[in-house]
Amino acid sequence: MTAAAPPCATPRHDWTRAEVEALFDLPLPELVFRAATVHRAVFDPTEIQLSQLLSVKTGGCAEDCGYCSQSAHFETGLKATRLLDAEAVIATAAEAKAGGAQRFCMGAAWRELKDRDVPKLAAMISGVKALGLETCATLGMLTAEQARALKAAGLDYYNHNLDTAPEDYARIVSTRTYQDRLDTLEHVREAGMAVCCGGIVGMGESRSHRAGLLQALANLPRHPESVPINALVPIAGTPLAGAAPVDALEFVRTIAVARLLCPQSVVRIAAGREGMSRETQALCFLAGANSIFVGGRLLTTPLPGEDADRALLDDLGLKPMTAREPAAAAAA
Ligand code: SAM
Ligand code: DTB
Ligand code: SF4
Repeated sequence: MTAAAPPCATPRHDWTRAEVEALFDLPLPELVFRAATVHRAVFDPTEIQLSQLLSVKTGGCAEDCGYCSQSAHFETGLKATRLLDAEAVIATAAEAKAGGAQRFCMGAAWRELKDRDVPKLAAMISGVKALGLETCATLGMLTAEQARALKAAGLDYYNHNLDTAPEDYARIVSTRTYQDRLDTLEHVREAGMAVCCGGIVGMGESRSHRAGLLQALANLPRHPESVPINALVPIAGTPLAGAAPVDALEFVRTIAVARLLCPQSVVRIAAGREGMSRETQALCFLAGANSIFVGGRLLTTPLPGEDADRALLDDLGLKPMTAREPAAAAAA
């Protein structure tokens, strides 16, 4: 056996690249067994956390993230919109709650949040929270002061992904640095919010890059409470439109290693579920995934939809998560 460490549910922050790569290299049944063991030591493995997204400001983004439909740098055919009114967002959140969502995440195609938009965002966040939903937002870079303002408005989670390994980042994005991302994550932490941070698989990265992404997440001062693992949704017109899709079993391995490295975190099958078989998703749940995005859309791309997801969860005997995430409860 290559990786010597037995499955352990105690968070570590000193992972080496070699250790993480050794986990990826385990025979799949051994890797999945270890991940499932850690999963059930911390969570009820029959429970799935359900989040729903809404794009509150679409397109026209100043960043050049090579995977994104919303960058102004690429011709993707997406129509840019203005920031939605708080009432419209709150009405959509109420529908999401009625459909079974537990957390509502508001996404904006911004490089960074502008101070002038904070009052409108604060109204959205407090209105969504008043519905009894957990709140999440992903609005680009934040200053420490902006993070405090969002927290004061009732924001529970902030999503800000690292996307790939540090050494692979410049291949994907040129308009910001890895350190910019880490700085915003620090501001979110300092403001007392929970962190949602993950990455994308299938951008033409190597297995070592995938290991490097998960190593970077696990070696943060505190593990993100939510770890979204996205499978690239290829977008025509972007530089990564033609990236070779990652094999489904490699996606499962990535989920399993995320579970082992961040044992107390919710690990989400994020983008890409639409192109994934039910069997692959089932294997991901076995390997420690315990969250999905529900509803009809992610931000600009489709999801399997309410009927398909209800059938999937029913057929697998899975139910919505009732417990508070252990990492989030510890942060409260
Ligand atoms: N503009 C903000 C930002 O970048 O932080 C928030 C929105 S951005 C769309 C949120 C995340 O979605 C990105 O960090 C990336 O990980 C993921 N994402 C975007 N486009 C994707 C795609 N085509 N396939 C998979 N994941 C994608
Ligand atoms: C995350 O990691 N994935 C979500 C959410 N956090 C913001 C976004 C996925 C976007 C997929 C492409 C789209 O719909 O535009
Ligand atoms: Fe802009 Fe976010 Fe898309 Fe990058 S991922 S182009 S920051 S919306």
